[in-house]
Amino acid sequence: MIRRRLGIIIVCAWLVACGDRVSGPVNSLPQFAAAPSLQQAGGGNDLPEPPVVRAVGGVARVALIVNENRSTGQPEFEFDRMRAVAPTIELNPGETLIVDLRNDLPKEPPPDATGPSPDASVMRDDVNLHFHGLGVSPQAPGDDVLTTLVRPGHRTRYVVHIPKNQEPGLYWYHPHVHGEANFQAGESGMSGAIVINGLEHHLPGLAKMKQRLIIVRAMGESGDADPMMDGMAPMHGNTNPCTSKDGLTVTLNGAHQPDISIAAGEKQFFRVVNATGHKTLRLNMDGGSGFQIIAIDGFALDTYHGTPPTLTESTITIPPAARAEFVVTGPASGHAKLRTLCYDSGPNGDADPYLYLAHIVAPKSRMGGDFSKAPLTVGSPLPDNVYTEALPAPSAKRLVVFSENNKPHFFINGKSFSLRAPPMFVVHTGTVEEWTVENLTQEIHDFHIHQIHFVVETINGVKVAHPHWADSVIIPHRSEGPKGSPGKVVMLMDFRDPVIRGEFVFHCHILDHEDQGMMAKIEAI
Ligand SMILES: [Cu+2]
Repeated sequence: MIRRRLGIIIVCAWLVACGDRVSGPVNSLPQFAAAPSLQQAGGGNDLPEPPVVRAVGGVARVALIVNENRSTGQPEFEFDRMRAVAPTIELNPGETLIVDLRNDLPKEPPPDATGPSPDASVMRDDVNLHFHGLGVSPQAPGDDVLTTLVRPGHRTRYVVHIPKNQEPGLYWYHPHVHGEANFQAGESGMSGAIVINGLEHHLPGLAKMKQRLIIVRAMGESGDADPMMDGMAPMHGNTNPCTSKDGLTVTLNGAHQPDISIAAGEKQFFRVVNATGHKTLRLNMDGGSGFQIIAIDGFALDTYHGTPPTLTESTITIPPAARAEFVVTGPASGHAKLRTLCYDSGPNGDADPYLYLAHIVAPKSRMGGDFSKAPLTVGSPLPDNVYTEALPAPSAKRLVVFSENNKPHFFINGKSFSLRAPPMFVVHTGTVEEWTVENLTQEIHDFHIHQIHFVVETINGVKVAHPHWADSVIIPHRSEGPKGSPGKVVMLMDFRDPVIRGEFVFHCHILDHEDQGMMAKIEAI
């Protein structure tokens, strides 16, 4: 169930631990004039395209400001004097990403001394960044979400080295402050795309197609019609998941139900990020010929040995935080609806109703495009790295159990996340492990681990037909009835990359679950 965001109470260790990671105040920075609002450009309601930042001399530099939205009061990214805009960052493997993150949110009053502890609060408007899906170091000043935190009036610099053998594909960035993730990354829409170039070398046919980078967000504030909040309601909140509403507005690159122009028979390459806080997107296109899937979570399907480079499906299920890259062919009629079908998230799950996302329309004038009927064929091999090599036998087996109560609190192996806690697991870099993730609850959860990818072997005991690398996967809910059994996913966790050393996290990417404890530390040594 969706629950209102936590207040400002979080463990004190956060502030203490992050103190030396926070850079100086921003007084020395130039004060920009008021920035224009919204990223919509051009006429009508065409799908907007986020601005793109590319590397110069091997380094991509991005200056991001976090500001307060003037109408909603929610936080938003500001980029290049544009409000509510987050650039797409395009990098080649081996290049470096430098992000200067400045927090211009108003300062909150100091923690209430009458609260649980005078130092037991994190400012509600602290921010940071996670570089989701990249196989990069979890240590500061890189992809660190445990100690790096930027308070209002401060800034910090992230330096992220993209490995030379990073798989080409779609990744993304978003804030990752424990307790604030759903509010900032989910409901406030603070997210942007990262593209690692090179997929078109592997499948050269993609180079001829128009690309559509699409970030799906669900913005606003969840309604308060949540019986769980008083802790008295039974664990049954999703009586009609296909029609229930949550008060959020779904946008594509900031536009509500935009037009996407594709001529009849034209192929386009869609690259979709599910940046919503909790929605599972079951993408479907009525009047279309299905989707030719190329990559999931940034990795081409055939990165995993034995899986074909493309799979054609009528629907694609994209869990929160996941990405799907696929080819769409323009419908013969010239019109279709891109939509999501209802997704049943369980008796106690969040509503995931049918949604109309975008209107596929014929272009007003023919402007090129790829109309070839030839199938996509493999050109250059994928980058040689651990993910393309055969998997060794797992060196350890672990059990991860997701549970919740009606306080509401969320747990992994009976524990709610604490920054002060030691890592739940210590793994050895260079090894592969087999993890079983069990779900005792009557709603789905969305397992995600930072820094690495995994391969799902079985779901509820059923072997996956076409295994592939992923960084997010739905864990089915407990089956109903008094003798119901837990949802169960078995996966191979790949810790072989020598870059991955240090502490990082795994968690449920239904973000209010993460905020309320469904997260744990892991250390790779
Ligand atoms: Cu969850």
